[in-house]
Amino acid sequence: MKPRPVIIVVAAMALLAACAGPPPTPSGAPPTATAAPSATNGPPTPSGAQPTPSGAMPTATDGQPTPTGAQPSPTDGSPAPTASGQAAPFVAQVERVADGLGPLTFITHAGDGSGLLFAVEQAGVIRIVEQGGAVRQEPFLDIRERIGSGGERGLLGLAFHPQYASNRRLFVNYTDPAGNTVVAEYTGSGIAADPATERRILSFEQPFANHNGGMLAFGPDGYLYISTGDGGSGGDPLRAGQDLTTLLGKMLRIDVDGGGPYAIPADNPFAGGAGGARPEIWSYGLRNPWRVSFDRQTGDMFIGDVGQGTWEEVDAEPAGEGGRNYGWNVMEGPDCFRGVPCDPNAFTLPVAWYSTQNDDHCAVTGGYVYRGTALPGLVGRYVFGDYCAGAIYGLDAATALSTGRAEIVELTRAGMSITSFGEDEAGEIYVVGHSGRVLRLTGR
Ligand SMILES: [Ca+2]
Ligand SMILES: [Ca+2]
Repeated sequence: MKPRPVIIVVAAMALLAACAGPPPTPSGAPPTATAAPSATNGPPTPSGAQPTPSGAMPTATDGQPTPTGAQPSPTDGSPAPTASGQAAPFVAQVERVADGLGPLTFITHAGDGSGLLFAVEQAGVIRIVEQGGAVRQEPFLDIRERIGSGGERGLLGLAFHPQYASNRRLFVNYTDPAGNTVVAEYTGSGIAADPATERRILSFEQPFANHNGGMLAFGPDGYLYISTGDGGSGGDPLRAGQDLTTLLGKMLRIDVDGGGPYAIPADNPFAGGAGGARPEIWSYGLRNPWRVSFDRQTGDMFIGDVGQGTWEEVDAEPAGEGGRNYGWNVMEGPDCFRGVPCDPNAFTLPVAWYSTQNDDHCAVTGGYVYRGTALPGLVGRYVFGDYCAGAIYGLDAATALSTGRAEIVELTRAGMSITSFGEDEAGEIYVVGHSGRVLRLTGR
């Protein structure tokens, strides 16, 4: 777990340079595959535990040239302007908080002043981690019998209602035994949630095993945001990302306080349903937005959207600006996908991206804009990572929002695969993985 502080200098590159040559070999899933349970198309990977799933790697070294000229660095995206005033080198390290849990997909807090962390095991158990790192023996919630787990399936998301302290409502996103997505509500207490309280909010079919999205997060507007993924296989064969009549490949936004089981916020961009558009859609053109968060200070949204075989990307959305098209599957990162000519101006491009062509990188794991106190130099940086490499990166959130680009800087390495980041109530950042370990980001 020794940190490797490396400052990545971002290489300038032709921004909208043409298109990738031959179809990039997708992460584990050939474009023509009809059902590819690719292990590397999004973080929740193999049932087992280990960081780098053998045999299913992201083809990092298969000789596929990078579209805009091969760069040696894993972070050759983002022709970033030098972040004004924010460019000071900064490194962090990780410390172990807890160990011995099952393969983890997420960690969060309840916002109820308890100071507890809630660690999500992919198999379907939520465990309470106390401030000192002790893991309570009794699970907070155990719904393993309702869940189909393995690969990119399982218990994938958890969000406590903003008024959880008074209403005790919490929401989960899981894959059912048939492989379909379920968003459900439970009623909790300080120490447990009863599986019998389940109330289904939303469910939809998943055509393939992978790309199930899975994030749940309440925005500053009090609405519940749900990331869905394009449904799976490789290359988005259903073209779900650009299809407004499907919930797949989207960011959804619903009101769980105003309807049964939910209402459509009046200012959702497709609230009227014109042309058959699903009114739940907030933004679209996403491939597998596995981890998504809101800056707790500004309300801006950051999305880590897992790429196909070439680029991993981070998207930044100013608070309240829905209706955006993030490009998939017309574009992958900054390039037209598979070399098919396209008009990049029609889409919202990522604020940062990095290649998976050169080393052990395979899939972006989105994180959080740091607003804690333990690392003053990190305040205002969006912290994210790469699932396979275990690398932890930062970029300046304000620069990303104001200029549309931000430089990626490596902060440290987790020493394990990174399935997710999470925040505690104070805004400190945690890292979890299939190793069943909980780490905390600290200074040096
Ligand atoms: Ca799927
Ligand atoms: Ca995109």
